Amino acid sequence: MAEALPYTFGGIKKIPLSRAKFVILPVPYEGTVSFRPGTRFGPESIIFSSRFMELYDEETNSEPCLEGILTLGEIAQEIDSAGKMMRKIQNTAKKLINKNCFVFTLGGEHSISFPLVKEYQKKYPDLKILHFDAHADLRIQYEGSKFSHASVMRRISEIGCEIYSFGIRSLSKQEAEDLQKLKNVHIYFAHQFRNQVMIDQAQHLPRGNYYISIDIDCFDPSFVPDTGTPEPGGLSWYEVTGFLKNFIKSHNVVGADLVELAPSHHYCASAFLAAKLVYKTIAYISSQHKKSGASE
Ligand SMILES: [Mn+2]
Repeated sequence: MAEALPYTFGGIKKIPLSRAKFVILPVPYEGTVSFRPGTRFGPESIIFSSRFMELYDEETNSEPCLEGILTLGEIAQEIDSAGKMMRKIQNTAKKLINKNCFVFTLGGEHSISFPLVKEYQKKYPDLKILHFDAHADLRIQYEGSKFSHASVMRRISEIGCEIYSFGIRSLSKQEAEDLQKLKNVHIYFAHQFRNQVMIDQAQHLPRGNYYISIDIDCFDPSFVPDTGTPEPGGLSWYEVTGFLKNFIKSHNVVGADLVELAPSHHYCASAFLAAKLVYKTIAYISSQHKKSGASE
């Protein structure tokens, strides 16, 4: 009988943390979701689907699984306090970032990006954010919580990061008004930036160290129906991966997350897309590392 595939991202064999370049950090946190719940099952369903992916990447002609990918245990949910959960995530991130790991976090709801960005900013004071989402997430607070998924980019803007948001097609009038004052938030609306226009924009973003935050609802619901708040008019697989490929060629990416997948039990295309997007991003980054290493 064939050996059972480990229950890890990609079914990749465990390695010691000291050898890990990329760590997959599952954070099944769901504290403030507003519409359809289920993001707490996101990490588990991404990891389950990822075990059925091909580990060879035809586009980069590489096997990112050989670069040192370690799946960590999940950060358990603190149900009584969002603030406590945020601190727990930040403490875990601190240990991993200090070990020079690229932390790829699987959500869970979008609020988890804030503590991760906060910790990355300590190491990279010029840290900028590349943000894919249907929503601007700029509310001062939402349903009484400043740690709401709908406020995450507002919190990140307050700590001074430049934010570049793509795929946006849903925000409140108040957010649109506030946007005029938020000089460090740059929104590229979905209706303005489609296809090649969006992909080409990747090269024009300022250089520097970037954290990538991908809300899975940036995709059109025809690609990803399994998310809490699906919005029509979204991005396609080749728009997002084309953008990322172009972007990673010319920018230094130091950390990432993928959030807001709310998997359904009868349909696996969304989770499979999410798994493949994580792996694809790692493939682009590790082949870029190899290229820049070779040219130095
Ligand atoms: Mn969203």
